[in-house]
Amino acid sequence: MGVALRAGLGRANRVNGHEWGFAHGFGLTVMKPICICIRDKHFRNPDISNPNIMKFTCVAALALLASFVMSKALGGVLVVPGTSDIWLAGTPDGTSASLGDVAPAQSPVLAGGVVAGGSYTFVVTGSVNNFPGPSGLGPDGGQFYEHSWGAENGLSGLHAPINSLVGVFLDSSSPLGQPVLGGLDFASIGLDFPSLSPGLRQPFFIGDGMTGTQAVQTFTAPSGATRLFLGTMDGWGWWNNDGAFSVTVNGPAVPEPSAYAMVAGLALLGFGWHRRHSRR
Ligand SMILES: [Ca+2]
Ligand SMILES: [Ca+2]
Repeated sequence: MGVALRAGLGRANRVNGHEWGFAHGFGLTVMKPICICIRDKHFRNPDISNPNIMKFTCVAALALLASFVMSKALGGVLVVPGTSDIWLAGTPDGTSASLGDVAPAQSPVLAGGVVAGGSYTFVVTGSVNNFPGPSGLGPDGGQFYEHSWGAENGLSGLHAPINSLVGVFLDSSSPLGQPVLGGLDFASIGLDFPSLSPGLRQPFFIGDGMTGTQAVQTFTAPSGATRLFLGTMDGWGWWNNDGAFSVTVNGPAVPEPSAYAMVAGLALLGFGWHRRHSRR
């Protein structure tokens, strides 16, 4: 269904029979498919003075807005520097990790708010190196490596290809002092899993987000997860790493406060319009 939301000022109007505007509010453009689905003569010939039309339009706006904000790329295209140490995820400034790394200088990248139980996919390009200079490796990385400190700062250890893209799901609290799960070993799991369900505070391999046969892999956020962090794989000392990944994360996003405000505004507009016209 082709749907476009646009902000607009001006009075309620109609364009080509498919567009309704809210006075001094938000406009909703609904393409032909929804009009074909709704076998209502009013919808084929919209009449904004009809309360049923406006009620339906408001409900549709809310539903479409919900779908709009609940599935999108988190944070656009993210740059994940090679210096991003996942064992500093969610820790306060000044926290140290992995022999020489300190937050926030070597902190991983916060991809954005996530929904527990939501499935996420990744589009990844670029290359990093665990020391200065190019590695020539892609996002799937090279030989298997171990985080030398194992579990650290409340985050599990990890056995994964060096210079690969890795991630970790956290709740809204610092991982420091939290219970630690066993580390994931991707030499055993393999790199071509169709889907993965890592635990909270349990770093995991992402690589290029695809299997060796180019099938897209899905990653499910665990119960309690509210945040996703992205970093790179090294054994120790991310501070001297080179390069960067460009990452797009697709999946259900936690609506921004502005989205809630938009929904509330639409609901108030619809309610006010309905009361005004129901008194006629
Ligand atoms: Ca290094
Ligand atoms: Ca891969």
